[in-house]
Amino acid sequence: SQLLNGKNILVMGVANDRSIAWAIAQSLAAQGANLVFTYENERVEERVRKLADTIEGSTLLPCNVTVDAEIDTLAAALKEKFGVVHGLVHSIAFAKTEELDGLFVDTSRDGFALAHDISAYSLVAVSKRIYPLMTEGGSIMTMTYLGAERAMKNYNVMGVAKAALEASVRYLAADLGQYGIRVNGISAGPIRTLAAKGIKDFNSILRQVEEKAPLRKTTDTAEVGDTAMFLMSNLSRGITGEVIYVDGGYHIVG
Ligand code: 0WD
Repeated sequence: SQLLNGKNILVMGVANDRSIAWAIAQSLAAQGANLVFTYENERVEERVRKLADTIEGSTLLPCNVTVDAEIDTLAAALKEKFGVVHGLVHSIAFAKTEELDGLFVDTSRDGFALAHDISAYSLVAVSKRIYPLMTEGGSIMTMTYLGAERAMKNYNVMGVAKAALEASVRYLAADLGQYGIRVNGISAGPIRTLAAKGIKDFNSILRQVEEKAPLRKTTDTAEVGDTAMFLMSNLSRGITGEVIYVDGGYHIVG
């Protein structure tokens, strides 16, 4: 038997086949979930469509999370097509590359606002419109990083945005628990993706993890995918407002 049979799960943040959201989708599909993918804009539409087409029965819808009207349209389309939503995977972040290099103290007002809008507020904006569709209870999850808690070189404003994201997970969990909706985060170790390209000296970050993490290896996206599957499933029914580390144990020693 499969753990996610009959569950409608929205997956936001697939950019290409290296995206963490794509690995999450694989783990969810393997357990029988019915997936809906969103893509940011026409620039990535074809790439995401090719991927979505490989998962039978999946649906593809546009949604740029900086635009409220696009999230409204998404929620209306989900209501019309499925009626009920059971899960939301939020795997979206953005900061200008010039903010991910040098000193945090040099962060611009615009750069700070943009990073927080896309990387933290978007979880709130989407949850606000999707939770009313979670009429059978639900599970919401997002992706975070250790830079939320520690001042890590070059992560800068993204670390501050991730701190806001993790706090948002707790406030959303407190709000939505009464409806049987759980909200959690996965704090992943560094993984080479499109988003990671923006971070300076990423190779040396990976090397440090290989040397110091208890498991002596870097995190792979399938490990994150399987933990996300657990969070979407009934197996995690007692867990909410939590950040789970999928980092080979790096955060306990690093
Ligand atoms: O080491 C890593 N890669 C880690 C990533 C370690 C720990 C956490 N994370 C987080 C990221 O911060 C992010 O929240 O995981 C999440 C997914 O990131 P990813 O899979 O590493 O990167 P990527 O494949 O680039 O997916 C992020 C996507 C965007 O890709 P691009 O590169 O085109 O910006 O977020 C999406 C977009 O698909 N995105 C948006 N979606 C809708 N509306 C928007 C937007 N405005 N902006 C970015």
